[in-house]
Amino acid sequence: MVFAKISQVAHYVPDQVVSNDDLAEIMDTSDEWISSRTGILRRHISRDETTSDLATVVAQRLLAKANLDAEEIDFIVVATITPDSLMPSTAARVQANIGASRAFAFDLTAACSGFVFALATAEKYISSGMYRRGIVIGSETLSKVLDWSDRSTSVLFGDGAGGVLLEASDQKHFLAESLNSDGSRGECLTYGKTGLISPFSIQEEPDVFLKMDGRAVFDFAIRDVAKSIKQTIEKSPISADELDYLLLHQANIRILDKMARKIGVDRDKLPANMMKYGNTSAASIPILLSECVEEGLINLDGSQKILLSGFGGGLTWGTLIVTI
Ligand code: 4VN
Repeated sequence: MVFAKISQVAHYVPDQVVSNDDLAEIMDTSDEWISSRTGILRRHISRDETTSDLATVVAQRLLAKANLDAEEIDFIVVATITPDSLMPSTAARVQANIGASRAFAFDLTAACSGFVFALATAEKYISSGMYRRGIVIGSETLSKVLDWSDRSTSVLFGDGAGGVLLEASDQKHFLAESLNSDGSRGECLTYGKTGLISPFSIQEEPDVFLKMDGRAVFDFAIRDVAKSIKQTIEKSPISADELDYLLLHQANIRILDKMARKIGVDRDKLPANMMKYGNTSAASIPILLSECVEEGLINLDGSQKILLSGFGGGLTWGTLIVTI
């Protein structure tokens, strides 16, 4: 039997930091409003780097940490809703940039659950025995699709990328998985509607901007996602007490407070970094994972149990429990 194992983690964010006060200079908002309702204090916003540029740095860092050549990579999956282009995919651009000539590469679209869905997909490639080594990245430049005249959404998001190297192992590391979608509630979080513009169609305008019914998404997270996380722990071989950390999508600090209580775990087991980065959609979980390793909370020695949970647009939600 062959299993998949997360062997390295890395992240990268653009240099430019935009504080809540910076936002208050260009729109009717305040540091007090943003920080008290979301926990967000600042975010990194790209000046000139694209989603594939951020993802390329992450891929290069993963290779350097693992002391691998790019040709040793079998596949690259980039979870993103803000690709440089739909064709070529962001992953194909990363493949070219790092020279991973043997790899197949594609993007996966599942919004804020993207990284968890991509990691679950990649785990199957490796545990099938077909492939031995892959890179899974969440990378986003949400700043390019925000409606900067809408203060209710534009203050919530930021740019960044994080990822993992996934390799074959003779021991089981992926302990439980739950992936879910409810397309019937998809309209509460939308963006990138293509429209109907052919001379042979009814005319429907494209809509590039991100729109969110905050209340509906917030309630979804508290109710459906918390319940699903609880069920995933219950069906896993371990108890909630045995989890070292729960790395949840970094959308809002109040969600984490409520989730910890609902799941029945110590609030200290839910690290947060949306203070520094805002909501980076598919990138939020791998950035958080990489920072936890940098800070020594997670040490990649195979002794810890962590839960990863993404939730958002689609609607989608997904949870993985892994030994790391
Ligand atoms: C998951 C969640 C959110 C989200 C939803 C609502 C929200 C984030 C609404 C109320 C507002 C403060 C901000 Cl829970 C977004 C995603 C998408 O990644 C996923 N913030 N808020 C207020 O007035 O208090």
